[in-house]
Amino acid sequence: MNRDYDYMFKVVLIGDSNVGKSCLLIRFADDCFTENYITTIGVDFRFRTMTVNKDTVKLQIWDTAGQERYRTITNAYYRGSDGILLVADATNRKSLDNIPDWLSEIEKYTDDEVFKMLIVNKSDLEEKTEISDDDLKKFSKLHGVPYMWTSAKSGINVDDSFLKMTQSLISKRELDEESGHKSKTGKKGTKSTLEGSNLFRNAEKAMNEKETSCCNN
Ligand SMILES: Nc1nc2c(ncn2[C@@H]2O[C@H](COP(=O)(O)OP(=O)(O)OP(=O)(O)O)[C@@H](O)[C@H]2O)c(=O)[nH]1
Ligand SMILES: [Mg+2]
Repeated sequence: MNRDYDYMFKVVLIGDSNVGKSCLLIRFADDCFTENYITTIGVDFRFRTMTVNKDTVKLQIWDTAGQERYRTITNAYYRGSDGILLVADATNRKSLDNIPDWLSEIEKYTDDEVFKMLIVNKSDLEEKTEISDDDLKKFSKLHGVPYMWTSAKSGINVDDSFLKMTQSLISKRELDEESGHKSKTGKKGTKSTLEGSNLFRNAEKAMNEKETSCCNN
């Protein structure tokens, strides 16, 4: 069957309410930002297609509500995910302290192999930050989860975070194929290695070349 992509991955954004999950998604999908805070009710999703090392990668990104009352709806969406971005707010220490609870939720509802990355958002609000890079290094080591600082407002590191995750997902899928696991997408059996830097540069170039649009609010 002909597909318009080489890889497709399901990615889920989770974390406390108000940390900026929806803003990250909108920044990544539409390259825009709004200060108007509209809490997510249940879930929302977007697609974005990008080129990574000549492969077309389609990401289906689910944005979940952080509010506790929606937990029974949102955790159903973790199932079958390839990658999960755990989002904390740099200006709210509690949102980082709650990440272990989110990790437990992931353990309950996904298989062991889901890729996880911690995103510490609102890095533009430096004067208000309650989280240091040392805190994150310790956290990352303790929980075995890589981290990135981002700002959905300025856009810094947003594309890079999704790219890094996508590279890891491609790498993992290729390893699975080599070891005989069946690919979820029926991806052609290429065997490129993920010796990152070249791939990352190509991916960055592709991102820079993409058309951008902005919501005017
Ligand atoms: N300064 C700054 N503000 C941000 C950033 N990202 C989000 N915000 C603001 O933080 C608030 C919450 O953002 P949302 O994206 O709606 O938060 P959420 O995590 O989706 O929240 P729930 O849907 O309730 O789970 C909004 O007022 C945003 O404008 C950022 O990078 N920098
Ligand atoms: Mg939201």
